[in-house]
Amino acid sequence: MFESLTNKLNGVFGQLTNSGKLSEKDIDNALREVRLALLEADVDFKVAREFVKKIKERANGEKIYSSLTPGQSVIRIVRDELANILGGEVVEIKRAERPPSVIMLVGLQGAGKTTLAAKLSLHLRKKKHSVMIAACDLQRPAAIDQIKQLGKQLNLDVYSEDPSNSNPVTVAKAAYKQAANQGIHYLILDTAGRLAINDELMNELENIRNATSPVETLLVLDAMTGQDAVRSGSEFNNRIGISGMVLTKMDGDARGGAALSMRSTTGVPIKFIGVGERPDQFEVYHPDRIASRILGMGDVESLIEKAEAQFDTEETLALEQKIKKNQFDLNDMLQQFQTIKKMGSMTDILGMIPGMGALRGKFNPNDIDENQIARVEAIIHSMTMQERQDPSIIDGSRRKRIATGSGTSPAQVNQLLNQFKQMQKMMKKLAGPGGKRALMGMFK
Ligand SMILES: Nc1nc2c(ncn2[C@@H]2O[C@H](COP(=O)(O)OP(=O)(O)O)[C@@H](O)[C@H]2O)c(=O)[nH]1
Ligand SMILES: [Mg+2]
Repeated sequence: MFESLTNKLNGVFGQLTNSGKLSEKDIDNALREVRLALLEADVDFKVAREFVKKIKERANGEKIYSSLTPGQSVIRIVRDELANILGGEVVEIKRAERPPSVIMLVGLQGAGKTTLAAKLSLHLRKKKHSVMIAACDLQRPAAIDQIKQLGKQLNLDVYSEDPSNSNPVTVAKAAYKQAANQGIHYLILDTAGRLAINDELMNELENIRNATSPVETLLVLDAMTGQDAVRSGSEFNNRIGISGMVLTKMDGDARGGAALSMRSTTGVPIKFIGVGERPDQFEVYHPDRIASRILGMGDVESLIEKAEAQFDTEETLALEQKIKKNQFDLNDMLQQFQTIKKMGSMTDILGMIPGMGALRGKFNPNDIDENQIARVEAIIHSMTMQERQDPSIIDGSRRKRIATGSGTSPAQVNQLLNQFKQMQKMMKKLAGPGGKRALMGMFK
């Protein structure tokens, strides 16, 4: 996400912070480069121009030229202003007075609506809401199967009808009725897209909207389509009225500039972003955090939440019990490593750690990560159950046997055992009040 923009900005800021005192001209030059980097990342030119102008005004107003660390001050101003154009505050999903609250998903074909329906369901379910999805896409024969399958996989409640004798409005109404009868909190309408905006699509969406009065109409946009997404955003908004946007495929090689322009050009808040095909690859949109990430300053908050989301399972409860009883063993360590793997690509995780953003381009952390995890797995698998539960019995000869069995060296086995001891300590802290901080320690 935003990798090339981040790299460029880091280059500009590197020069700023290296030079100590700064003249107005230095800053002008830097800002020109910032503007070019934004344009290259597909940010709307008016937005980029306005952005640079604001920074310049603030730099003048705050008299940063005479401050001790002018470079730092400029970066701080850039960060604030970036968060501003990205949208300022986090905007939550609204609720209707009476359940179900209807969330209608609209957007072009392939934007990611159906995927989002599943992602959003999981998100709401995590917040202890009941959710139903209505399969209102009767355009493509495979659409109903797609959502039904997702539903089965994730144990989601999906309402659908036989497309040969139904229509989207009928489905939406019937689903609404059923959800209301069952007291379900949220009803997500997965509607059909088209290859391009046309009257047929808009009429269909208007009819569904009129039949169900959604509290939220979320426009799903493929971030990879850049300025096209910006244009279709305005059209959808004029015709149906949208309450929020979701940018999908932010994980891709997207120049991502669309995200930076969307908010200012449509005036509609971005509520979520999609960062992968999997149903858990989804984030609440936090403008300030995205701003930090773009600037390569890391996003510790998102990292912690991501970790918590993964640890927030029954496994964690079982683990907590074990930790309390001092029973955390190598089997658990193996499981933890696998959990970290599940958190997503190490590249993404690195990008969220302050100061690590710049490292991303320099090596491929995925390789390192996978080798390391594979080694841990091999070593632990070569141990007997007794050794896994009580590693203190592993003496020289056992160590040799384990190393041979796993194709590693006794030194590597030792390294793992030391890591285990550290992790054991960390896990103890994790269960206590300083849990979050301890968790962060695992990534250092
Ligand atoms: N990489 C990536 N792919 C996504 C994301 N969201 C959706 N997709 C993929 O985009 C394609 C179209 O998604 P779908 O939900 O069927 O789009 P719809 O036509 O709007 O319902 C599918 O292959 C999805 O797996 C995302 O956030 N990242
Ligand atoms: Mg779909």
